[in-house]
Amino acid sequence: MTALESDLREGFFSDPPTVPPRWFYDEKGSLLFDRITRLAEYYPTRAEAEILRSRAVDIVGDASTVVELGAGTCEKTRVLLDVFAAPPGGGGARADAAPLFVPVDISTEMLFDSARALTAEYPGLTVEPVVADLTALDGPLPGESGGRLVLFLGGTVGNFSEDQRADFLAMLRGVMDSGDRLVLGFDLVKDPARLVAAYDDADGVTAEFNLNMLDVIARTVECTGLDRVDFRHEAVWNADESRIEMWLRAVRDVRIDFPTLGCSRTLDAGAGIRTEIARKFEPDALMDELAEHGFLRGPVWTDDAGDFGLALVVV
Ligand code: AVJ
Repeated sequence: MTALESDLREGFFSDPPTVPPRWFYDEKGSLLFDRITRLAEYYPTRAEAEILRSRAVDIVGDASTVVELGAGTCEKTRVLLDVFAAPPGGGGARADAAPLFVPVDISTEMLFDSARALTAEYPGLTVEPVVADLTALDGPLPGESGGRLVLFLGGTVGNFSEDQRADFLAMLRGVMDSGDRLVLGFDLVKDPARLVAAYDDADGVTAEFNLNMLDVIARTVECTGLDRVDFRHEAVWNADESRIEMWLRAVRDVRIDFPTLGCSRTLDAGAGIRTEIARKFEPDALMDELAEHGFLRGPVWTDDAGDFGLALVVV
């Protein structure tokens, strides 16, 4: 069974049907996400970049290894690498061991492309890409125990359910050692109208990003009756769960058959498929949750507008 088939089996035949957000990111989807990060309505990427820029020195500290989970193009990390890969003695407090950067991602091609580019751009930086599912890391992370800085940026921690997030933090704690630090980017609760706009932009880029998932599914698994013209994009604020939800809502009755799975799924007009949750946090509650998993409280920074947060915690 392929990865998509097992994801569908797990979520597509329950109520509501769900598909995990990782199926957004084929080549087209990755380009669309890139456009999303530059939309006027989508503040998280810019807000996080602002914090990284102003706090780079505090974040890097005396780390000897930087591990980035879900590194992608490593674009947002460069501002940290500028500090991290600077020659020692240039004012930094780092030991004089060669700085090691470990980008971790499931997308092999993008990972190796960006690793190659970084190696060329930062002489003196050792880049050791790791292809892995970030929810299933095993063994100790590369690098010197106690000298690691683990980055999980972009607010992706919000894409987990409450249970998945607890599992993720427990796993992460298990692969980190005493003295290792974690920097976590998270989106903050704010006016629902702004949140909805960030996930339902006027140009329809996010709508296209969401609908593209149907093309990915139709192309990747044998199926009939799955067609994007039968769906429309929807972003809703779920106040009870403190999260934005992205849905693909059927505009007419739909029946989708998956011969290799031996299953079919009917959706009445108005029924939806949930493709993403994006949890928004109150900093104190998130810090308490991190503490429960053995991460000691450190500074929490926000951008000037107070839209996005970055927490630094220590094992
Ligand atoms: C990259 C997963 C953090 O949830 O805000 C953007 C993805 N989805 N617009 C997010 C996304 C719709 C984004 N993350």
